[in-house]
Amino acid sequence: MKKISSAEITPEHLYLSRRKFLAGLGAMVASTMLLGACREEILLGPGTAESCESAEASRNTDELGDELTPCESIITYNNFYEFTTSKEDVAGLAWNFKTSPWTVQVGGLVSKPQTFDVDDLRRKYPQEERIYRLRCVEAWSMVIPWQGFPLAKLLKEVEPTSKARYVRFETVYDPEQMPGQRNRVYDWPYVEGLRLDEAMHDLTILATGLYGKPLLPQDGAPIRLVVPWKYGFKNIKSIVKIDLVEEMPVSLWMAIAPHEYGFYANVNPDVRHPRWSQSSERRIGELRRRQTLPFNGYTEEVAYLYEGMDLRKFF
Ligand SMILES: Nc1nc2c(c(=O)[nH]1)N[C@H]1C(S)=C(S)[C@@H](COP(=O)(O)O)O[C@H]1N2
Ligand SMILES: [Mo]
Repeated sequence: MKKISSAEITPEHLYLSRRKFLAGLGAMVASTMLLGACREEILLGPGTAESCESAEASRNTDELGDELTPCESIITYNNFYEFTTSKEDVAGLAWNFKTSPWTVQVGGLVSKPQTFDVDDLRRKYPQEERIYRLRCVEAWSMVIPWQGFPLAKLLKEVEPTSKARYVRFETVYDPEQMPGQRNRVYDWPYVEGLRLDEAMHDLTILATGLYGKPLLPQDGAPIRLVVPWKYGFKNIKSIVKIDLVEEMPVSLWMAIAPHEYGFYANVNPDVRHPRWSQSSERRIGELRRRQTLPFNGYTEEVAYLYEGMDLRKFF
């Protein structure tokens, strides 16, 4: 068989330009990789890339068989408006955030108000692994292996009085360290709330780590709330204050857009956000969208909390 040189089937000038094109492509790929490497240091902050190296979880899936979201995605795709509204840039702005020493003041309608050092809390309560789905109200989701302890343990310790009906949480206010807090559009500090029985539910935890490592600032270090059957915004980060109260707390999102973000914010595929459907979601790392589950898949555990309530009205 006659050998056909590529020059024969491709006119000379095109052949050359194709080679130039490929060379150019190589350079482009190389520079993208370089940019990638720089991005790790400049945009993510020193050491962030390595922090997933010894990521540990006891299983690869949650109880529904959904795969865990890679550690790298969890620490580089964040909502944390105190730093920036741009998810990919939170890590790079937050890596230097000072999370020690850190205390959480617990008070309000309790018999034994106390201020806890986070390191003491970690020692006092065994850190359990909880693999939970996190469903953001923006319709993306992840599966995260948290370390933490039930919020109920902390609440029992301070002894809520019979008047206490809700729990109010507050994030640290520190505009020097948190550039997003200089944006006055939002009513800082970030506030969230739960009904007392929701707060006492065993699924509700205070998380101090993920993938077997202490939380990084972008994920709410040193301590944040995780309530897996509610939209992500209820999972308030970097908590400094917890108060037992009588009246339903007004969250930051309720204050800014009450018709879009309710107090309950239970994941509900049947109640659309005024600006988009909540019936499906994009699981980070997957190509096809998946159906959103009522209560984010935790119906059996939590539906009793809302018996007799109109979940369209109380969204
Ligand atoms: N203080 C504070 N907590 C916050 C937020 C925030 O902007 N500030 N964003 C919330 C939203 S919208 C989501 S989806 C989750 C995201 O948590 P993650 O970045 O650890 O995945 O944090 C929630 N907690
Ligand atoms: Mo969110």
